[in-house]
Amino acid sequence: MTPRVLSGIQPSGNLHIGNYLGALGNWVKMQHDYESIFCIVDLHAITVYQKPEELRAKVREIAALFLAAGIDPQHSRIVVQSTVAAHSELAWLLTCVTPMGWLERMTQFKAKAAAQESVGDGLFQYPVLMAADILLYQANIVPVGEDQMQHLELARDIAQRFNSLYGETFTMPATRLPLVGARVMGLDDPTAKMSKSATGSGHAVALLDPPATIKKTIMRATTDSNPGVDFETMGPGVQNLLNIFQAFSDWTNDQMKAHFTGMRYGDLKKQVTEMTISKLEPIQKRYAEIVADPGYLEGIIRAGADAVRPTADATVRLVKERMGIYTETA
Ligand code: AQP
Repeated sequence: MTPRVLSGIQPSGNLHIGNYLGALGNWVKMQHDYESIFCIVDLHAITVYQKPEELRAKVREIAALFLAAGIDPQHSRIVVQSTVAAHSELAWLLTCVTPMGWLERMTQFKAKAAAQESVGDGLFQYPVLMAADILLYQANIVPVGEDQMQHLELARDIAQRFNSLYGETFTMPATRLPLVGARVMGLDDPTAKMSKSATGSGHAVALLDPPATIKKTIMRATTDSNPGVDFETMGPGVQNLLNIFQAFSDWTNDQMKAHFTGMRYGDLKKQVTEMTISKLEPIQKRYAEIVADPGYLEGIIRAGADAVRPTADATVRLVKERMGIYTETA
């Protein structure tokens, strides 16, 4: 049987090159080796307040970006999480087998909660919903950036606990980290991960940023006081710029060293800018074509949900049976 891959992105802001190099770009490369499901996880996005009209628009924008980046709708399923009710249903069933202590250890919860005035319970339960997304489809492989590793471990723990309480039910999902680009850092602060919800210009390059904005953001990126690139002593800002270049170019470490050693930071930034623009321009062009035909996009979203719903419903039915929840017999 072809292994199944599942991953997702929250429509919680503008997709950036971290999302592309850590997730979307890798999905495109690996999709045909698997049965692939890529989700736009709007139920996750609302764990932090989203303006309703912006959220609605972002879901479509991200679906169009998936296609523009190269997700093949003839092969892979693009699923808007909220259109398949089984995600929410399984999340509740799994909540009931998840110890609170496990959730209290999640570093992303601690970081996001610290940034909120009032913390919703949804933010706390976020990793259980993510476990439900994965286990619902009995996914074998989950490609994510480094920041999501802890959540994935938790999904495995939840699956294991359920299996030992109620009998073998869930497939154990494996993580797949990209070799380069697993963690793209903020261009304004290379000690913090590039994030959709971070505010302020200079932090991220969005996939739909025009070339002039990309140039401005990268040319202003934080570096260090060395006179040029030194692979032994470079600080996190320079490392981040090189990491972005390498992830876009697929160059080897030897190629990177031979080309960049001793290069002045102004020239390094110019090259990272040119590389980034050259990779984003074709995506932006395809994006413009896709959004010009809203009916096409709606059709892809509907077809994605229709295709995965039978699997999702079957898993929920099995889980309910195992737990002794009422299920119709006739
Ligand atoms: N900076 C990053 N570098 C590499 N990969 C990243 N990902 C996110 N940021 C980086 C990967 O993108 C996928 C989708 O992420 P998400 O939307 O589920 O949420 P996130 O990880 O919380 O991403 P953001 O951009 O930081 O969003 P907000 O600000 O809304 O929380 C995941 O595979 C993630 O690893």
